[in-house]
Amino acid sequence: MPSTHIRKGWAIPEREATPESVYWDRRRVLKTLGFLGLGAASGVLPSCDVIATGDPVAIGVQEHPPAPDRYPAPRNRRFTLDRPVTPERIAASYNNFYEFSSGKKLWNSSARLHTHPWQVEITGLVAKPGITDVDVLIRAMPLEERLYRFRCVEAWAMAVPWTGFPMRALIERVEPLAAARYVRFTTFYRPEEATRQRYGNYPWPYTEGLTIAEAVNELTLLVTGIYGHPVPRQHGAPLRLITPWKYGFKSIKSIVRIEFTAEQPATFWNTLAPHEYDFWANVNPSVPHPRWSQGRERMIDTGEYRPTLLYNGYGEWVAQLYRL
Ligand SMILES: Nc1nc2c(c(=O)[nH]1)N[C@H]1C(S)=C(S)[C@@H](COP(=O)(O)O)O[C@H]1N2
Ligand SMILES: [Mo]
Repeated sequence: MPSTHIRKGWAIPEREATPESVYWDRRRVLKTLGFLGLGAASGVLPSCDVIATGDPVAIGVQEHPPAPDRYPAPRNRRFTLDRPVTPERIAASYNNFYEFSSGKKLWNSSARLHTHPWQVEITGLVAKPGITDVDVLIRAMPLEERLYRFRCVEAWAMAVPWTGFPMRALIERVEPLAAARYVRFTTFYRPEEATRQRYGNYPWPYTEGLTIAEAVNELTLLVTGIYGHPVPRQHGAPLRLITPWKYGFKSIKSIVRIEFTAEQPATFWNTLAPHEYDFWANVNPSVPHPRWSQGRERMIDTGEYRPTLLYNGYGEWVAQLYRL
């Protein structure tokens, strides 16, 4: 049903107040949120939760997606594909999201995730930190659509239209300090919703990291949508990262915190298996995974095998970052 209840960016519900967030002086947060140039969050919230229909696309739809009226966003035609776009139904029912499952069919279990309300914290070595509602954040950013190749380290691949904003646009607003050299991203920690977070052996919550140079690269996208609408939960609602020249595990889903650091941050997969997953994770067909070749990849829709491209074909944008 339509809701008239508009949350302010600084309004952190009591139950979500962590020891960290209680340090936030309300006036300071209000002031620092000036980085987004905000007024109140605006926009008509869409109708009730989607009922499970058995349709993997529909079932993953967010409860109250942020900024729904901003879709479809204009396509940035600089990014073209050498392969067909993967059908939405297939991309939406073949996912990795270890918080919910170690298998691929998790669109059903990921529907337990509550994505509204959702705050994102900007913290660490940054001139303008803050906590903001994701709706406010998205409305302050320039949304666009891009067709990108996507390559998982497990050697499956797809090509999808993401909607989002360049990470660079956010970084320019929040002004990292000179000492900041890395960005650390953190996913939610909610064992009541994400069953696999109840069990040990994994370094929950999922974290990832980039250098600042990688984060401001033109390719680096903070994703809010896919196939012309808000991103469903199995794809990482309401906000996830996409770095198309890196293996898919760098593309952290359902982000709650973005922190600027001086040191290279520990990451989920690198902590679990450092000999298999390095911090950089750049797609490279000539560096095999210890347990399989990275020379080719399998398209998840057709089953076709294609040769894997260095930097997943994005060397024009990123090769200069890694020259010695
Ligand atoms: N929080 C979180 N983010 C994550 C993962 C995860 O398990 N948890 N899996 C990663 C991996 S291994 C891949 S390949 C991509 C898959 O994205 P997709 O399901 O939208 O295709 O998400 C990445 N982001
Ligand atoms: Mo992956």
